[in-house]
Amino acid sequence: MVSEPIDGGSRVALVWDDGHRGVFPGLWLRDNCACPDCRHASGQRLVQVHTLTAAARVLSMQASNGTLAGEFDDGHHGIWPVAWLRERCLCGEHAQTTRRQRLWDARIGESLPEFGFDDLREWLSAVDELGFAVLRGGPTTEGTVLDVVHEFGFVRETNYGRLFDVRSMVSPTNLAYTSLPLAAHTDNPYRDPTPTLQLLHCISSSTSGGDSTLVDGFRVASDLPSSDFELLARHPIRFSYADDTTELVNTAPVLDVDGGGEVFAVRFNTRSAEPPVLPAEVADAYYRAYRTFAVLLESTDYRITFRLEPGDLFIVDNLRVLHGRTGFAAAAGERHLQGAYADRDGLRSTLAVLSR
Ligand code: NM2
Ligand code: OGA
Ligand code: ZN
Ligand code: ZN
Repeated sequence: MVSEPIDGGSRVALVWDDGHRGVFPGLWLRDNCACPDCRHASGQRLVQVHTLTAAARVLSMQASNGTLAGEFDDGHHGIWPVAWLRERCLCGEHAQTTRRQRLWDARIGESLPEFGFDDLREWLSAVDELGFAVLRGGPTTEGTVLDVVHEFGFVRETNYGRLFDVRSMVSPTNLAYTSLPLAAHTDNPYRDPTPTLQLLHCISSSTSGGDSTLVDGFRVASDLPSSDFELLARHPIRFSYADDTTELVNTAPVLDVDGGGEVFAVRFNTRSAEPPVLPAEVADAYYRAYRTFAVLLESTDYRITFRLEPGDLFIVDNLRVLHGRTGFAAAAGERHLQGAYADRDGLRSTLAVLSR
């Protein structure tokens, strides 16, 4: 490697042996020094950025035996593994994002990502990539859904409890607790933060109907006309839920988009979306875009339908994959699901540890 301080030492040009080139600010190198004074053995940073001078000039720099070493004008001697720098090269080719997404449409129904309950690493990986997984042939014991969460992370307790029973009830507080069909939706958009994972486990199902539906919200969003995408991303709406003991409200766009224009969260739930309060000049166009998104979410080009048998479970990324169900005949037979919320960070952590 060739290393050369440039611009009076405020930046350093690095050229790797294969010709790859990157330019690193002196302040970047000083703050990301790997010496034992700057990095604790745990891997956490010791150096405090507020103690560094803005100039952070590099006086000299040289690489040998896979390590770059340099001296700064504050007297500090810094070291950096060359391979470590390469992985973080500031050439513009290395993305900050850690997303591992594979978008899908209805054709995924031809070979569902189905797993046994014991295939932990495999189904965690499917949830990470596809935003869902179906687990087949598990126990029909109540509370199983909590055991499944504990395989990878922590239950997200809410006003619905640590787990909630989904069955048709008299005087339901939520349409989920009826036998009505539920169009594709994400759960709890009225919550801040919105739970990022939902699990539903089938305890019993002897009714006709009550089939499960799933659709990749990121896929559908990416196929929206760009003017519709912009409207749904730009104008937040309110979502709310209220019963005798709870009153929740959250304001968020249907499509949450990052600085690069990529959607990272979908919130869509017709039961809990409040009438959108929009500037008059966009209200009509917004509502048309909202409707278009809803139509695509229900389209059999995108949506899959399958049946949960007793002992089966599905897990969805609740900010990406929308779920729903067909209506069922409540009078004939029984249908009982148990659900729980959890979060993606725990899932990804467990997946990373299992993949070491
Ligand atoms: N339940 C099943 O987010 C929602 O309101 C969907 C959630 C009641 C916990 C239903
Ligand atoms: C829910 C839900 C689907 C079902 O409880 O959030 O969407 O199959 N249920 O009952
Ligand atoms: Zn150091
Ligand atoms: Zn739901």
